[in-house]
Amino acid sequence: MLIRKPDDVPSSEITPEPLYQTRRAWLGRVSGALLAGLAAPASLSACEAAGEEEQERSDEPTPLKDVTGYNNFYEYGTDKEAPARLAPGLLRTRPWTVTVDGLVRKPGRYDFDDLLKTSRVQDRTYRLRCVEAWSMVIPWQGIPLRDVLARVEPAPSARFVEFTTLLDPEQMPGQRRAVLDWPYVEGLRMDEAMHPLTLLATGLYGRPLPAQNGAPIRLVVPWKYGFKSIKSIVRIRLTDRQPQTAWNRSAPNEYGFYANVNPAVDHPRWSQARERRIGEWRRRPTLPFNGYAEQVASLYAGMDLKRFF
Ligand SMILES: Nc1nc2c(c(=O)[nH]1)N[C@H]1C(S)=C(S)[C@@H](COP(=O)(O)O)O[C@H]1N2
Ligand SMILES: [Mo]
Repeated sequence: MLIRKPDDVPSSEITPEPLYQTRRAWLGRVSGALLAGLAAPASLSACEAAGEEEQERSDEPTPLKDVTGYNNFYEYGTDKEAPARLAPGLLRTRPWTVTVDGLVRKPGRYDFDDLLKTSRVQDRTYRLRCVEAWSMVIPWQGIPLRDVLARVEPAPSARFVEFTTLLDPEQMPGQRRAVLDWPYVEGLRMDEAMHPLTLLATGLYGRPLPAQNGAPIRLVVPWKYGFKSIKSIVRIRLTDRQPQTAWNRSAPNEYGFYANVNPAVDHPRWSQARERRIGEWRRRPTLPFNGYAEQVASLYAGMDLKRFF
């Protein structure tokens, strides 16, 4: 993200537009040939075209190997393969304690397994859209954040929720480098945190959350850029001030506090209008609020989302 200059973007992340053009040209030739009366089922070109359309709209879950093999988790390095290579051997996910405190009536330190009992674990397949213009579809399991917050009884003065990742360079060697101001911190406004879509994920694809995906517990906020979905959370703190988030602190002009997926607001160094779904060639249009506008747009009624990006 921040530290990558445009010329650092690996070619695998750039849409192979020429390939797509080639494919179209090839399809064009095939239909041309069909029109010319060559022996092939007349439906072929229609099928192919429909196939492309279908692929563009479908939200098939991203294969497990990509979900667990292509990750951003800067605590293990800035390349996408490092988390899968390093995190499983280094991150100790038991015992794991999550502190929930700040402006609450009943602050507490919860053992992860007790915290899980706060609510029924649910299945939620969500799109995840990285600020770097790639996306995935991930079948998560987890508990709504609102259930955890309800348990600690937020004070009326609580307006924001701050989340903090584990700080331990032994388990997270990337923290030895000043890539970000560690520990990783993220935040939500209270109404965003209480929204029923907002999930504390504890598993994916029906298995315990892999270390590289933020074990044992990470946030998932599907209408926001992926960096809001903080991993390996040890603290949830309610506050009356907007939290200083790690990305907001490191580059405030590039990463705002809200970070709502918005094709109309470009990152200063690249367009956010389209995205590459991992596993696909073509880029697809990015949807406002990552496709969750119906559920969440009302949270931002009257806000200038170009200013509060
Ligand atoms: N602690 C922590 N959480 C993090 C990150 C990180 O570097 N550290 N990266 C974020 C970014 S940029 C993205 S896109 C998502 C990626 O989540 P995934 O690996 O589960 O796909 O995690 C987010 N959560
Ligand atoms: Mo991201």
